[in-house]
Amino acid sequence: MAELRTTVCNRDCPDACAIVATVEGERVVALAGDRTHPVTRGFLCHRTHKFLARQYHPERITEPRLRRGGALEPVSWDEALDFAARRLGDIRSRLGPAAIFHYRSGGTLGMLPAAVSDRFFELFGPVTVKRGDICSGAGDAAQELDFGVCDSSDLDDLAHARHILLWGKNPFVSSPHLVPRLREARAAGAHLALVDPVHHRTASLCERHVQPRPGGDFALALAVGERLFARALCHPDAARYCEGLEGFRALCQSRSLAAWCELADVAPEDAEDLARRFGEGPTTILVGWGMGRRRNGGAIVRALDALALVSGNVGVPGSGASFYYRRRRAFVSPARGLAARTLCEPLFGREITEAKDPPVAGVWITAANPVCMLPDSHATAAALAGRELVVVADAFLTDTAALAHLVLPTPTLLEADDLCGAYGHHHIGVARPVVAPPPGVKSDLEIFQALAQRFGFGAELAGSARAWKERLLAPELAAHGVDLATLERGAVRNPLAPQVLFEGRRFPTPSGRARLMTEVPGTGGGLAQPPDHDYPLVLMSLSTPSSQSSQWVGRPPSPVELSVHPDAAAGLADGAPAALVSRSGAMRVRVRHDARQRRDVALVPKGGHLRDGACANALVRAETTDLGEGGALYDEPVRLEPLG
Ligand SMILES: Nc1nc2c(c(=O)[nH]1)N[C@H]1C(S)=C(S)[C@@H](COP(=O)(O)OP(=O)(O)OC[C@H]3O[C@@H](n4cnc5c(=O)[nH]c(N)nc54)[C@H](O)[C@@H]3O)O[C@H]1N2
Ligand SMILES: Nc1nc2c(c(=O)[nH]1)N[C@H]1C(S)=C(S)[C@@H](COP(=O)(O)OP(=O)(O)OC[C@H]3O[C@@H](n4cnc5c(=O)[nH]c(N)nc54)[C@H](O)[C@@H]3O)O[C@H]1N2
Ligand code: SF4
Ligand SMILES: [Mo]
Repeated sequence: MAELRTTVCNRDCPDACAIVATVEGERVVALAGDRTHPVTRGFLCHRTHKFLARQYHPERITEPRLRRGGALEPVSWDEALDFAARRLGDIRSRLGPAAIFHYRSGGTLGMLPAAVSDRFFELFGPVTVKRGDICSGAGDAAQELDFGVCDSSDLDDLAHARHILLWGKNPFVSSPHLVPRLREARAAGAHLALVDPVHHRTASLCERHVQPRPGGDFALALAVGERLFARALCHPDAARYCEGLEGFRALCQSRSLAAWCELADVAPEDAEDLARRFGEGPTTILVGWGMGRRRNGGAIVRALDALALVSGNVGVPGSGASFYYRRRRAFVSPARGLAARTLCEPLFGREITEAKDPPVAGVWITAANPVCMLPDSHATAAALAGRELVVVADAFLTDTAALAHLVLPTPTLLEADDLCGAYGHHHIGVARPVVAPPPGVKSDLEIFQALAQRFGFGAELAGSARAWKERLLAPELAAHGVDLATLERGAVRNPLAPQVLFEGRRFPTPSGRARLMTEVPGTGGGLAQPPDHDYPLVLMSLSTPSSQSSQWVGRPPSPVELSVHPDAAAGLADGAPAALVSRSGAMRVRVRHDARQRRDVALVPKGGHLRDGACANALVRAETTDLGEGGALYDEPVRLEPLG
C-alpha cells in the first residue's frame, strides 16, 4: 500500500520546498510538492521532481571506498573510519591541525552536517577552513556594509510592490517558487522589469528587458542614480537615514548620463525608465546572485542598495533590495568559528598548493564538488592529487571524489534527517528520511560521531539526529510557541524574521543609519572589464533546470551546448561542433545560434563534468571579486574556433 511521507528539500536552492513522497514497500515511487506549504504550493522544480533517477542510480555509492593500488575499493565502515582517524591523527601529530583543511560547500543546506562537521574540526583542531564565498561573497559583503545585515522582507511583502526589478535573476530556473508570486503581483497591477545581459524566459514576465553588457550594471546603476538626483526623485529624508548622501551624489554625477550609459551599453532611455520606477515606488529590487560572481559584483550590489536607499525604497512595505534571506536566523550552532588558518575559497587550488608552515597535507570535503564547481578546475584537481590524504563524503563518485583516498557514502535529500532554512523566504522546516538510507550509508552526523569517539571527544557530538535538531533550534523560538514538535507538524514561518525589513529605516550599523557607497571597491572603477579582442565573448556558465550545480537528473551534457548570437559565432553554423577556448583551457562544444543574446556573451550550463570535458570551470581562471572574496566566475574572455 502506498504511503505519503513529507520532508523538506535540503538542496542549495532559495525555495526549501516541502516534498511529499509516495512510498511503496520502502521504495519511493513518486515525488510532488506539498500543497499545504505556502511557498511550495504543490509543485517541485524539474531537478527534484525527477530526483528518483538519482536516488536509485546504479552509480550511487553505498559502501565506503578506500584507495588501494590505484583503485577505490569497497571496505567496511570500521576499516574506513579507522583509516581516516589514523591518517588525520598522524598529520596532526607531525604537522599540527592547521595541515588539515576542512572544505564544506552546498551539497546540503541542512544545519546538522554543517554544525557537526564544523564542531568536529574545531574540537579536533582547530583546522584550516575556507574564507570568502564562491556563491555570493561579493553581494553578502556589499549588503553587510550598506545595511549592517543581509536579509529580506517577507516574501508576501512583494504583493505591496508597485514595481519589481529583477536585476540579474532568472527565477524560472533558479527559484521557481518565486514565479507564481511574480505572476500574482503582475496580475494585481505591479510592473516588472528585468535587467540581465542574458535573454531568458523570465523576460516573458516583464514589460521591459534591459540588456547591459556583462558587468555593466554598476555603470547602469550610477546612470539611474544620476537621473534620480537630476529629476529630484530622492527621498527627502535620505540624508537622515543614510550616511554618505553627498558622496554618492558626487559619484553618480562624476560622469554624464550619456557616458554612464555608454559604459553600460544601454540607451539613456533605459536609465530614465528605471529611475522613474524607483521614483514611483514602492519598488522592490530582487538582486540576483549572479551579480555576486562578477569581478565588480561588490560595486554593483552596493550601487543597487544605494538606489533603493536614496529613492526611499527601503523600510516600507513593497520595497527593499533583496539579495538573501537569513536562513540560519532560527538556528544556533555549537561551532564557534574557530580556525587555525583560512584559505580563500575561489582560489582553492592555488591556496592549497602554496600554503606553508604547515603545508596542507590533508583535505576533508563535506557536501562539495570543488574540482567541478570552483574555478581553475585543473589547478583544483592537481592540488588535491598532491595531498597525502583526501577524504570525500558524498553519495556519488564526483570529479572530486574520484581523486580521494577515501570516499564515505552519505544519504540523499530523501534520506536526510535535518533542519532547513531557506534563502528565498522565511519558512523553516524539518527534513525527515522518507526512506532509510541503504545499509552501507552513514550520515555526516554518524561519520563525525564515530570519529569523535576515536579521538576521545565522543560525548561532545553525541545524540540522535532529533536531539541535535533540538539543540540547534534558537532558544528565542520557544517564546513564540515554536519548538521541534511544531516544525515536525509542518513548515513554519520563522517568527524571528521581519515582515518589513528595516522598518522605520533603522539599520543594525554602528550609527543606526545605512551606508551609501561613496567610493568604488576594487581596481576597475566598478566598470565591466574592457573588451578583449583576441577573446571577444564573455563566458557565462549559468544554472539550468536539469541540474543542481554538478548534480544532474539525466546524463550530464557532453559536449555542452553553447548559445551565442549568430553574428558572434565565428562563422560556425547552428549545430556545428567547435572548440571554446580561453586563455587557460579549451572544451568541445556544440554551437547553438540564439539571436536574442548579446554579441559579447557565450552561454553554457554550469556544472558539466570535468571527466566528460564539459566543465566550464576548466576555462575559468581563479580570481576574487572586489569585495567579500567571491569568485569572478562569469568574467572569463573566450572565443570560438572550428574543430581542427
Ligand atoms: N536549476 C537550478 N537552480 C539553482 C541552481 C542550479 O544549479 N540549478 N543553483 C542554486 C544556487 S547554488 C544558487 S546560489 C541560486 C542562485 O543561482 P543563480 O543561477 O545565480 O540565480 P539567478 O540569480 O536567478 O541567476 C543568475 C542570473 O544572473 C545573471 N547575471 C550574470 N551576470 C550578470 C551581470 O553582470 N549583470 C546582470 N544584470 N545579470 C547578470 C545571469 O544572466 C542569470 O540570469 O540558485 C539555486 N538554484
Ligand atoms: N562556472 C560556474 N561555477 C560555479 C557556479 C556557476 O554559476 N558557474 N555557481 C557557483 C555556486 S552559486 C555554488 S553554490 C557552487 C556549488 O558548488 P558545490 O556545492 O560544490 O556543488 P554541487 O555540485 O552541488 O556539489 C555538492 C556535492 O554534495 C553532495 N551531497 C549532497 N548531499 C550531501 C550530504 O548530505 N552530505 C555530504 N557529505 N554530501 C552531500 C552532492 O552529491 C554533490 O556531489 O558552485 C559555484 N560554481
Ligand atoms: S531544489 Fe529548490 S525548487 Fe527544487 S524542490 Fe528543492 S527547494 Fe524546491
Ligand atoms: Mo550558490
